[in-house]
Amino acid sequence: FNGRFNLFLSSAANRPLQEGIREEVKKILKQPGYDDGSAGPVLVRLAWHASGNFSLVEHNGGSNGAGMRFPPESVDPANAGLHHAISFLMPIQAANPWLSHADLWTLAGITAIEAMGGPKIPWEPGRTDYESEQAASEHRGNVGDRLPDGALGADHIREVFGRMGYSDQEIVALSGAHALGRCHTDRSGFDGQWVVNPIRFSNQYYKLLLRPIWKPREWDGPFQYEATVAGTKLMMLPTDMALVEDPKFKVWVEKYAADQDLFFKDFSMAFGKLIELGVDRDDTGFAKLVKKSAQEGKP
Ligand code: CCH
Repeated sequence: FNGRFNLFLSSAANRPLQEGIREEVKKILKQPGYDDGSAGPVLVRLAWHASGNFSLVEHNGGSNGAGMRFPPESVDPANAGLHHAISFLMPIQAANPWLSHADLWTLAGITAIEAMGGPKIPWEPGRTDYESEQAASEHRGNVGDRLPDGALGADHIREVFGRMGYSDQEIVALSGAHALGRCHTDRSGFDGQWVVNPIRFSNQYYKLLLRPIWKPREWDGPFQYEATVAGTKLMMLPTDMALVEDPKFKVWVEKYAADQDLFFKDFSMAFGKLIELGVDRDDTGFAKLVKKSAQEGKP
């Protein structure tokens, strides 16, 4: 046992270690003065962006390797602001040098979701980190420009999530994470929160999407929607509205708005799948980083 999390030791040696890390993550969630007082939402976004550049066809990208520590991912405008999440986790990383960044980022994301009232999400250890920028660039392949653009519509969302193997139902389920957190003008250019309490995981996002309250915001920033609910200014991105404009997506928005348990169950499966994309463990329980040339032949 080399000190890292190992899948096949998970039941015995790893469980207390895993519990310990989860407890440490819970301790850093409270961040007075940062956004809405919680590191939770940005940690969830870190886990999603670390994973969400996977391609089934090219079989590259995904959470394994923690590629976001190095260019081009570290400087990708789509990842703007995620350095906050990485710095919130720094003390945990420093105190547990055996832990891979890739395992920590994904475990922190699911721990935050659960701590904010969301479902338990399956998680397995074994991710490996790139050791250097050079190793990352040799292994990673071209994974740029793969994260969704909030200014676009249904076709774009289907293309981005289809590349990872997601169905319409799963796309709508994953999008419910926008119950958490907010947009920042100095990160994405968009502005505001989606729901009244942005640090509680719930199906509010779907309920709000279905209400006929959304109007284009008149401002100098990028096109987005706004509404005021219970005295709080809320927002939706064009991609959020696409989920009710597209009839096939809308069916699932209606189901999740009506049934929070169903949303929690489907979200848990879809997010559990997200953080496993491209994590190909071998018989040691670790996910090795495969060279680009070796990956090219893979289906
Ligand atoms: Fe998202 N998201 N997201 N998102 N997102 C933003 C913030 C969060 C899109 C665009 C944006 C998912 C899908 C999409 C979170 C989780 C998920 C922002 C604001 C934009 C823009 C960034 C900023 O300015 O700080 C688009 C487009 C899509 C799909 O089409 C999915 C899937 C997830 C997770 C399952 C979370 C959480 C945030 C809040 C982050 C924070 O810092 O508060």
